[in-house]
Amino acid sequence: MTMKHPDMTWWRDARFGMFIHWGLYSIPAGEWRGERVPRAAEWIMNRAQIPVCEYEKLAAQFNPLDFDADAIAGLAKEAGMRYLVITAKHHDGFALFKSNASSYNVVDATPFKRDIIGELAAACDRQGIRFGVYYSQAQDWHHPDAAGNTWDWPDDSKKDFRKFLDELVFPQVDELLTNYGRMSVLWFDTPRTITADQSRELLAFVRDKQPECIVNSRLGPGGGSEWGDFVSLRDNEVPTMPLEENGETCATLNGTWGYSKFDATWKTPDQLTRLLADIAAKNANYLLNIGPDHLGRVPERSARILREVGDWLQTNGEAVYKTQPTPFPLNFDWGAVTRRPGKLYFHVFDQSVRELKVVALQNQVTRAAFLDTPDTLCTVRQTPIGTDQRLIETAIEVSESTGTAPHRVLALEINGDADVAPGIVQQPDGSITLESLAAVNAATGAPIAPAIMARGAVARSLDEGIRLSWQFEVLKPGTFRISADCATGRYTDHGGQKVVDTGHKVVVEVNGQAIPAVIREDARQPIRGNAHWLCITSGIGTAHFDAPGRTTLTLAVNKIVSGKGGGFILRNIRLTPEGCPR
Ligand code: FHN
Repeated sequence: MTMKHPDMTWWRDARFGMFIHWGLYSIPAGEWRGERVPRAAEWIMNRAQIPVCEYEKLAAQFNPLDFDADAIAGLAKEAGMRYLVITAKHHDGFALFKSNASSYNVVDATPFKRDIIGELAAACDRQGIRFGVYYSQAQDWHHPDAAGNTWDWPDDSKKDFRKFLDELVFPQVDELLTNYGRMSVLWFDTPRTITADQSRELLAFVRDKQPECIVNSRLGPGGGSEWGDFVSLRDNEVPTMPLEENGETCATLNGTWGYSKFDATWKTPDQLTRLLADIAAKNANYLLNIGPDHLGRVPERSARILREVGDWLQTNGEAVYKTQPTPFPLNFDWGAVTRRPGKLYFHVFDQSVRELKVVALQNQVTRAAFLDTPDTLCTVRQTPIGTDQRLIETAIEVSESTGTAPHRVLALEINGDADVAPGIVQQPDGSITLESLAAVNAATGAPIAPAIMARGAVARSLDEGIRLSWQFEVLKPGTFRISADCATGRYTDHGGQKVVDTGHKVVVEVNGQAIPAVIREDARQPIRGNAHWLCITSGIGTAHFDAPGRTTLTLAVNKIVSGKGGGFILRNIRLTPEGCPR
């Protein structure tokens, strides 16, 4: 355990930041010697196994005369982003700043000779954007003692990682924290060979130099929440439930971080605002990437898309910035929920919905209107259902409001802070959703140990032999189809295959019945708005409840198949009343 930052307020409130991957790899832009090199463009040196002596030559060609730090900081501002993190040094080892520790840097090794980090830090300062840097602290394909380059230096046993730390990492981190004024974020990545002690030492070094600087969790081994000040989720990963600790989803706008001339798989502004809302609803920030090209130009499409997100935020920003995560213990098919004191924000992604219904909200709703039509009030009914007085159904008619935007935000004014009665309850549409992160260990009753969480977050990456259980309230009895939603464990890029592991063996026990099942792919759909990850749905069986009341469902995981998809990542178990479409 390392000491946490005492005050994360600005970072938590910001919710939206700009990531920039830029370096020598923007010159080949996904192609080497006439061959397209698949997957992320900043990995070209590794994927094409380009020797250092060859790759280094790119520095002599790096002359991004169109780079305009103010324009980039201005774009971040227009997009509604509140902070910016740029690759000061990525895995290729090339520094975008003047460094005395290595001449392999933009000032000493290129005709450009300008300090990109310095210009951008100053521009961000001018425009009120918090500035931070990415630094690859373990993987460096340019240094013989670092992790990663097995084509120039295949014998790992000869590598002296400590030498790399002393010769390059500590001096360069020192330079970054000394020469550019206030550094708001230090974003480490791929910890690989760094040890726990070395990570602690690096953190202490940062704390000593700039105590205010916020550090991400990929600093140390495993990259989990025990490191740094916030959890870096997996790339493009959206948590299924609110995280207890501060989190951040870093994400691509298309399918690559560094600029690729082949990749036009841009997410749409609508997908992005939905992702932003969904991520904020889970207590995380969204760090969204741009990849400038070899001249320093931000691809025109990505700039346009970001400006549209900024336009949306002009009207709807109060439902994103400074918000707290959803108080509800499930994901709604129609959208996502964020909140502030005295306010609840229903982000409605499905505009065909005429009435929104939630259960167990204890607060009285005093006003409901969409942020884009604030004077048109929506009718709200709050009625008790079932015998438990806390089971109030809140229904809001949204058909009175006639906006057309694909992502609208319904703001509810409530008395006090949002208070939702704890526990899982059958929803007004009859369904019951058991989110994996809401499960307890069936043997101990304790919440699931973080050890089996997928990289400290998101859905559970399950261990063999574990039994999870959920208690829930059935209001309208009947026969239910049971299904499981599972995530693909693998990031896929535009050229890649979507990989899903199936064949895991489970037993579901419910109502005195044991249902053995094999996880299979009955249906697949992208995870809401996120083309990089897929969700598969597997049928499990059926269960019948004769009467309303509290009941328990247990899932025993008997066999995990671990192929290329990353094992078994359970998102949720669903019970759907027979006859209802899923
Ligand atoms: O390998 C890197 C990748 O190039 C990119 O920088 C991402 C951003 O989160 N981090 C690593 C993979 O997780």
